Amino acid sequence: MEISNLQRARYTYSPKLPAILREELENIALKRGELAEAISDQGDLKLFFRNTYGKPIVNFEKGDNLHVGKKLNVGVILSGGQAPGGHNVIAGLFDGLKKGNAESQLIGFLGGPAGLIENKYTILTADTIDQYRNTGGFDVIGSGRTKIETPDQFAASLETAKKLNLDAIVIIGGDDSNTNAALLAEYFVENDYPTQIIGCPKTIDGDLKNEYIETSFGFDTAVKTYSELIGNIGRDANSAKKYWHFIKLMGRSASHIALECALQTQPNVCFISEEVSEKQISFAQIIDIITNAVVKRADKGENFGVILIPEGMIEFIPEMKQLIEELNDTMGVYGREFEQLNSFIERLYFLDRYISETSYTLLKNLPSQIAEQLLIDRDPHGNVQVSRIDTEKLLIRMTEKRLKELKAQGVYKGKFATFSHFFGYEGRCAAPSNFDADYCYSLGFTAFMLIAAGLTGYISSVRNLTAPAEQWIAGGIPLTMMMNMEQRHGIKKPVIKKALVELDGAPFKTFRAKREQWAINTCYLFPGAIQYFGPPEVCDQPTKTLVLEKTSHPKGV
Ligand code: FBP
Repeated sequence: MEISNLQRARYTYSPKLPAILREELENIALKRGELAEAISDQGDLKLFFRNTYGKPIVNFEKGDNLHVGKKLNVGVILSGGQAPGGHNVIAGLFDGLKKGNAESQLIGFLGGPAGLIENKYTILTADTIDQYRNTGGFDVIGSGRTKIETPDQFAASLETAKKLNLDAIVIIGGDDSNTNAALLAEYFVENDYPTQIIGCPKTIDGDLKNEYIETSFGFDTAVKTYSELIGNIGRDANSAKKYWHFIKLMGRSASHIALECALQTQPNVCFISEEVSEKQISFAQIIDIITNAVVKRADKGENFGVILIPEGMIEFIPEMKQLIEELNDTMGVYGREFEQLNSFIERLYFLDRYISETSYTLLKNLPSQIAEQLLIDRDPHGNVQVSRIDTEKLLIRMTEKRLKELKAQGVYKGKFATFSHFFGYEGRCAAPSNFDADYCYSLGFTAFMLIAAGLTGYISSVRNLTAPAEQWIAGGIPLTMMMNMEQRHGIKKPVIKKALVELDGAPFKTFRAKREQWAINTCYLFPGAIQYFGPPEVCDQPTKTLVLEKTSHPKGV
């Protein structure tokens, strides 16, 4: 296999581990701490997780450990969207297992949770692992978005565990996948089968975190990759002085990515979905925010700029939220009839009968491409696929329209030429930064230690992440601790609560204090490419979000 020079050099990178995990395994003891309570709905959750609720938070400390030498059979699953560092979680888990007992075996389930259900797997050998150390991507075993939900799927997972004689399964995933891990752990105990389940916190979106999970892995590398690109665009804009760039950023409903990129690059405008939702900011107000910056900058002769838009913002704009909800409800009832209609116009007339006048007027006035995305691009449940809507293009059209009016009124005299971008896939498989390479390897190694300690229903936790790696703390928390009850398709279900941007948190407040200045003036920062080799102040810095959160809440977010 041909590989790049950087990849070859990264193979030799030795991830930094917390000091405790560098000890001989026999000297790493499990310390049980306080009993963990869920964030809310404790009563309901106790009933759902009769066997796995209310376990203690655990840490690894110096002491005797008599359980680490056992031969183990462990399965591993990569679940959901790719995030830089997944291969290092697997490498850390593999190295821990082999250090414990050279005969232990790591089984990689292929294509996500479906691999477990369908018993499709590969045995991971040292040769394979060595080809993926410190690399991006999930391609070593692939990922998938299948959820283990139905009784048949749970039973099939148990069947696979029995066939392969699995001591444990590690599920590397986001909030949904770790919810699945918690349910699977409970199911195995309930069915009296000893396979342990351990989760690992993954997602570039950064929305799986709490006091003990300070960040999800992949966020660091993804935001640094996007910030490099945004910085480059800012510099180009400031050189050519003729384009406004509208950049949509991944992150689903959470705006952590957009916020961190704003802190790293200082664009003219950045929207935060959580603020749009909280303050019920309308389309008209959003366009006012943009045109205000465009007009004021044009007055200074600066007909260029950079605007960041979180992927999920569209569904938080009140009138759009209402339209999407009404469309989803209508499709739920009349989906079949709607599908029979061939043209866009026929579909529009059909909806006139079922959605409110306000929503219908909004739909009619949207640029046709966007309206079509709303009506045609639907998921298997008939719901609008919000992430596929070109919000960045929609905002460009609406801004152009408003600027025309302002020009007619003599308020605006500038030029408005634009480009739209969508950054998401560019960062999900980037080579992990040193931070993610170290963090992920530590998470994987810690997962092994949790397995060796006989725990189930836990998520690997490595914290104190703004300190040098040797001072990181390794341990685990019960998955149920991150859960609450939420309505899903009309039924109350236990789920891990998404951690959205907190408007009273230090990262947002820092951004809010500076954004007015950034809107009018050119304050761009150019973070440049991720550096893998060089001084720690260039190569090993965590995100601004993490630093600000840790400084304001030394105990965690
Ligand atoms: P996870 O939550 O599974 O980590 O995925 C994150 C993400 O990258 C989101 O930011 C994005 O909305 C989504 O995945 C896109 O995934 P897909 O390509 O499967 O639609």
